[in-house]
Amino acid sequence: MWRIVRLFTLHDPTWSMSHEQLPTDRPAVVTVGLPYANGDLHVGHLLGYVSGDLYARALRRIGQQTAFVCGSDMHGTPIAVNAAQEGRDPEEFALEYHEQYQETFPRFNVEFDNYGHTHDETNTELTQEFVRTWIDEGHVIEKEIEVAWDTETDDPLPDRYVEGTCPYCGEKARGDECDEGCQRHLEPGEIENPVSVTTGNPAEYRTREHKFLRLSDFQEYLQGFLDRLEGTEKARNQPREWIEGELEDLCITRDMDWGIDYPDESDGRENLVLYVWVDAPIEYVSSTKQYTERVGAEEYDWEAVWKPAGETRPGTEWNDEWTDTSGEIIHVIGADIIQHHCVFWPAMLRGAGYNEPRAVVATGFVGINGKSLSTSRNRAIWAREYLDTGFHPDLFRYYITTGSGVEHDVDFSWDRFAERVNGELVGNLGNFCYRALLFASRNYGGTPAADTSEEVHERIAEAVETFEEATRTYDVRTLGEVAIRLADFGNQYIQRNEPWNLIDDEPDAAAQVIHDCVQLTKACAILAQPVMPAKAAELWAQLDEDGDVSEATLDEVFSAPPETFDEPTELFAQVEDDDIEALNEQLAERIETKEEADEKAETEEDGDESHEAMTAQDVDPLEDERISFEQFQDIDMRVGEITEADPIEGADELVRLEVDIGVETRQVVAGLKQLHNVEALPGTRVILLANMQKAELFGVESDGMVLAAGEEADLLTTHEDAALGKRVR
Ligand code: B3M
Ligand code: ZN
Repeated sequence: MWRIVRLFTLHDPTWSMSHEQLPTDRPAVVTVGLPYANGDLHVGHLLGYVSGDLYARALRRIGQQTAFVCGSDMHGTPIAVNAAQEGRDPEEFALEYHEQYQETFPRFNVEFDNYGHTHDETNTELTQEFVRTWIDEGHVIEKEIEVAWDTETDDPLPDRYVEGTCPYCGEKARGDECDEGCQRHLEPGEIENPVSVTTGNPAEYRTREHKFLRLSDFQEYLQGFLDRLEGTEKARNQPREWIEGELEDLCITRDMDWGIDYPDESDGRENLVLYVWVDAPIEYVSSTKQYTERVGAEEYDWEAVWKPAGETRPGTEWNDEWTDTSGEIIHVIGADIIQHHCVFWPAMLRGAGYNEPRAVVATGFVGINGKSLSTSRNRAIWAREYLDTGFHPDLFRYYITTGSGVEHDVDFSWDRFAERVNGELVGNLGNFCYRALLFASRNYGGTPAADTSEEVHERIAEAVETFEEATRTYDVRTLGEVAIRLADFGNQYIQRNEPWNLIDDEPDAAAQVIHDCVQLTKACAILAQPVMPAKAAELWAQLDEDGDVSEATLDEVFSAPPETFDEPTELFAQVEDDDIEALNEQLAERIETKEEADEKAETEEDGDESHEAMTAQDVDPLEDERISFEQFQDIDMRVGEITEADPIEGADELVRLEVDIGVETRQVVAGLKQLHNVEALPGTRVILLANMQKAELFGVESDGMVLAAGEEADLLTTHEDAALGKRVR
């Protein structure tokens, strides 16, 4: 089976309840993982920012004082390497992207209360203060370690300057992260077969002294922290396996000149900066602080969120009472940085005497047309490209946050986009609100006088409850959907009651129905505001409601809508087939051009000496040990044909296959969801390992293994007429 899928211990989804229910009377902060200031934004990035923005708005809606902050991640090798490739100064390079992001987010209605960057004064000072506290508290130690070195340029090769093999899972990895495999953080010196990214030479390990945060000081604390932590299941459970056994110390310094200087002046070593993952999360705090500096502590007090009440309490133990005195810290992140946020970051905070996160919400990844998004393959949809289409940003926000549950991967395709916009927004929400307001304004000049019927009142109350519960459980998808479901009810309600047939003979009954529908429309505006803030504001204006819908409280769903308003305009416009066709072509062409360019480059490289070196790194070395023919005969491989393929609910990568192997049909679970068009799999000839031990994945039994190779899970097959069930020999 391609890509063995890591299974997490599934815990009971109910939380330990150590936190007071949201909303609390303390301030909250919602953050989103900082974008590295090193490239254009695409829909994959936007999922996190839109989800965070939606969630922050929902929290405010249920009455929680909330700041929504973020900033650009300016340091580290992700910036240094990209800047160097363009021959540019890293600061100037990163600032340019920082400004671009600052300008792009609001265009998707992602409105941060503060958007800073990690290189600014606030963050530089605060980061150094954190590190000084760790030093004072005895959590920092010095160790001699082996670091990768480029012998040709005589430079150290930190993090992304070196690539090689992950010691944990064997996948290709970068110096500090196994980004294509097990997603683990890698410490300097851990990566196997290191190769310099700058020169392509095999790297050498040399001994250097570096500073470490002693994570084992926080081992017990972290156990408790994870028990208290709320958020998505993967964020709460995946880290448990990482904190079993003694925690490895975290190297917090790097041999580089781009970054924040290590603060211990007595050290005097040049070009020693803090590891990017030290100053990056501290920006969450700095950005909140900047917000307070702008609006004043009476309006929003960053210290009430981040710092414990009373004296500073650095240390490792946690007093449960603190849970009820600290602010509500909620991080929205990508699933690839769970370890940083659920292991390193809480230890960093505790070591400096700060409060701990209440929740970590890890989103899935965005795929494009059923395959994983890949900027190197040009298989991406860029933020700018979306904006250029002229489609309203709220359509994207709705699609991306409700396409799947927040922790699952979500696929973006223009076809599906058109289908969902036309069906759910134009056909459902837009249609209902337009019908209701048009009927009301034409016949009554606004909302007819009546009390909301019991049925409608109850249905609205139910939607409000769903909204509150979804906020408490970080269920972004439900928050995005709740208004649409209410509009769906509205459409049925209006259809069932036929006010157009009542208006002449039963005017009171007609007025009642229309009053109900306007009330439902108002509730839709309030409930849709987190996901579609601009569209909700439009609807609010159509209702001629006062003030800003973003400031309406949840109770207002029940208060009477204005007696007068004008005829509405349609909230959403139909997405046209021609436009979608053009966008599909544009994307396909871009991918194709890139493929052709890559193929050409590859052909040119053939025969080139460097090719040999490159492939040797890219493929696993041959096994030393030989097996006998008898051993081979133990492996029962059969020619088969996929007859059915269905995605497995809740699993990001898995599909359930039925494979016909002549003598019988086998059910097999395979990790093909992201890499293949699942619908097109039936009819595909495959090779099945038939005597593989049975396994159960996501509750589905897998009886065999389909063979595949390569990054894209290229399925092994036969090319002539070997009948189904024939053995591979
Ligand atoms: N800049 C981007 C990432 O690894 C990284 C996030 C920092 S969050 C403190 O997804
Ligand atoms: Zn790995």
